[in-house]
Amino acid sequence: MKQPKRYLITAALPYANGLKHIGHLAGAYLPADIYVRYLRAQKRDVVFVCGSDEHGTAIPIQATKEGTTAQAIIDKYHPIIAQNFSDLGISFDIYHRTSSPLHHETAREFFKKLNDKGDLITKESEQYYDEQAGSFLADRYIKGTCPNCSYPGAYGDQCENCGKSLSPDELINPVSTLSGNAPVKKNTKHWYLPLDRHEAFLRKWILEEHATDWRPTVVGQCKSWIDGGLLPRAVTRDLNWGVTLPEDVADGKGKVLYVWFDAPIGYISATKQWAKDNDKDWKPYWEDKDTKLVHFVGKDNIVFHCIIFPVMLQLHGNILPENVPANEFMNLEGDKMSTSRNWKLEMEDYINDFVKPENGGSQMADVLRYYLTLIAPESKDSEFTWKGFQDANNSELVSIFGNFVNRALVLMHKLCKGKVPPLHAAAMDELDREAIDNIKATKEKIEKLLEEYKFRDALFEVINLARIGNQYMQKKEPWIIAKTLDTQPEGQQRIDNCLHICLQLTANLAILINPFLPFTAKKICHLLKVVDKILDWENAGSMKLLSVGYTLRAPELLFRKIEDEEIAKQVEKLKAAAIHKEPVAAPAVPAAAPAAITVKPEIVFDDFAKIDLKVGTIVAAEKVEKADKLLKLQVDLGFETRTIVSGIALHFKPEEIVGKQVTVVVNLAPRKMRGIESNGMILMAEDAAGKLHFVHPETTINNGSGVS
Ligand code: B3M
Ligand code: ZN
Repeated sequence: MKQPKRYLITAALPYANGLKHIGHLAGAYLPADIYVRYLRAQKRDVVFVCGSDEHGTAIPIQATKEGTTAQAIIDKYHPIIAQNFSDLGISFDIYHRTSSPLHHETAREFFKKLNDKGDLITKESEQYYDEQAGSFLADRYIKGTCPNCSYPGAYGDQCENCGKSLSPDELINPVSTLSGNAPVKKNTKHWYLPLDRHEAFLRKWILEEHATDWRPTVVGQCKSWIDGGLLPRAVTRDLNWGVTLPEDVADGKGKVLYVWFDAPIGYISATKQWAKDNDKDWKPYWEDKDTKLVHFVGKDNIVFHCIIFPVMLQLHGNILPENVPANEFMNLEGDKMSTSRNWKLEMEDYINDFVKPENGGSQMADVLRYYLTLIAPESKDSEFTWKGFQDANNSELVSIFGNFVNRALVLMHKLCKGKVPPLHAAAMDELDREAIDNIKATKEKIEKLLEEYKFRDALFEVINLARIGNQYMQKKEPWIIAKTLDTQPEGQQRIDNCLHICLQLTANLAILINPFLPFTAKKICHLLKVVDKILDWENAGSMKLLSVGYTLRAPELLFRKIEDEEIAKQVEKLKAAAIHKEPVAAPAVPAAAPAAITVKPEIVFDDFAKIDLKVGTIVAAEKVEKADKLLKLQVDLGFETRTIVSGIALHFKPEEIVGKQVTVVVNLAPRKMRGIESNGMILMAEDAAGKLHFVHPETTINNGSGVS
C-alpha cells in the first residue's frame, strides 16, 4: 500500500466548560493517540492536533452556574483538561484554544471566503427575543414544558428528562432564562450553509467511495442523514460569545459564527500555531492531496465531521478526511455516562486516585489505557465496570504480560549470570523457531489492524504474544534443565536459547505495546538498559535488539495487583456522587369536558381482529398539489413501501416527519384522493387542543411489526 506523504490527525475539541470523563477519553483521544504513536514509531510525518472548544452556549451557561464570566470558565478548564490528557499519555503535538486571536482570524477568513463566493445563503426568520435583556435567545436559554413528556424544565434544544431533541418552537409556555419573562418573536437575518446543494457530492464521496473503508456505523449514520433530506444549516447565531462576523458583512453586527462552524476550523488554526512554533509550513497539511487527514470523534459528532465540515472544506479548497473512525458510547456500571446526573468517572478523579506517584504512578495511566482499549466501543456501545477493570489488570496485565517480562529477567539473572545469553544455532529446536516466527507474524498482524483502526484487536495480539511467550517458557522449562547441568552440561545451550529468545521477545513486546501503553514500553526499555530509540517500529520482528553479553537491570514488577477493596471504594464513590433525578411525573393532562368524549358501540373481538395494524416508517413526504390538508407519504412497512395519503398537512411539515415511525392500518381498501391511490391509513391521536400526534412504539422497532 502506498503511504501518504504526511498525516494530520485530529481529535474532537472538547468544550472547556468542565472536566472530561473517561467516555470522552475512550471515544476519541485514546484511539487517536494510539494511532499517532504508531505512525510516529513508523517515522511518518504526522501532526496530532487538538485543543479546547471555547465557544457556543455551553461556556456562558457554565459561567452562570459558577457565578463567573465565560472567559474565566475557559481559563479555568483549558489548562486542567490539557494536563489531564498529558497525565494519561495523550501526546498531542499541540493543544490549542479556539479563543486565540489566530483562531478567530482563521475562522473569520473561512466564513468570508465562502460568503464572498456565494456558497452561503441568508434568510430572515423569526426568533425568540428577550425584550428585557435586549437579546435574541439561543435555544439553551429558553425553557418550557416538553411537548413529549410534559417535563416543565425542558430546554429549547433538548428535554433532559426524556432526551428528545427539540426546537424552541415546540416548547409549551416558553420563558427566557435570562429574565424569566415570556420571550417575543422578532425578525433576524442569518447565514446558512445550503447542504442541499451538495447532496450529490456527499452521496458519491461517502456512500460510494467510502462505503467499505469507513466503519458501518459511520456510513449508516451518514446515509440516514442524507436520505432524510439535507437542509440549509444556519452557521451564525445572535450571541455575544464567539467569533464575530467579518466587519464588512452587511447586518453582521451582534452576530457570531455558530460554534459548530468555527470549532472544526480550530483544527486548521491549531495546525497553523503548531507550524509557527516549530518553524514549519502548515499549508500542505490542509491543501496537499498527499496528506491523510483522519478525524477521531465520538458518535455524537459524526454528522459534523462527515457531512458539514467536509462540505465546508470542499468549498474552501481544502483536503477531505480519509476516514472518521468514530466510536460508539461507553457506558459505566450499567448506565449511560452523564454529567448532569454525575454518573461518570472523570479523568481527573482517576489520576488523583491512581496515577499520582504514591498511588501507582504512570503505570496506572497505562492500566486505564489498556482497559479502555480492551472494551473500546468500536462497533457497538460497551461498558466500563470496575470489576472488569480489575480483572483486565490482574488477569492480563499482571498475570500474562507483566509475568512474562518478569520471569524472563529473573531467570536470566539466575541461569545466565545476569547477561544476555547467546543463541546457539545447533541447539535450536522446533519450539524456538516457532516462538521466533510468532514474533514476526504478530508484528504484521498488528500493523494491518492498526492501519484499519481496529485498536482492540491489535491490542489483543500484543497480549497474545506475551501469552505465547509464557507458554514457550513453560514448555522449555529452563529451570528443570538447570538441575541436570552437572551430568548434562550441554543443557546450558538450551537454557541460553530459551532466555535469549524470551529477552528478545520482551524487547519486541516493548515496541509493540508502545502505541497502547507508552509508559510501560519506557519502563521495559529501562529494565533492558536500552534507549527509547529501540521503540522504532522498524525494529519490531528483529531478534537482534539486545546484544549478547549485555548486562540487564534487576527485575521490577511492571504492574501491581488491584485489590478488591480499591474497587469497592470506587463503586461506592460513584454511587454516592450520583445525582438521582426523581422521574418527573407528567402534570395531569388537561381533561376535555366529559361530554365531549363519546364511546362507539361495543364490538366483538372478531370485529377488532379484522383490522391489520403494522408499524412502518415514513421514508418520504410531500405536499399534495391544491390540497391544503393532504400529504402524500411513502411508508416503509418492512415487506413493502406504500403510498398513503394522509390528512395531516396542517399539522406537520413534510420534512419534519420523514424518519418517524407510525402505526398503519394496512388492510384498508385502497382509496383515491386527488387522483392518488392511498393504500392504508396512519393512526393519529388528537389532543384537547385539536393537535395531532402520531401513535408509535416507544422505541424504534422493525418495520412490519404487528400491533394488536
Ligand atoms: N466540542 C462537541 C463535543 O465535545 C464539540 C466537538 C467539537 S470538534 C470540532 O462533543
Ligand atoms: Zn421530555
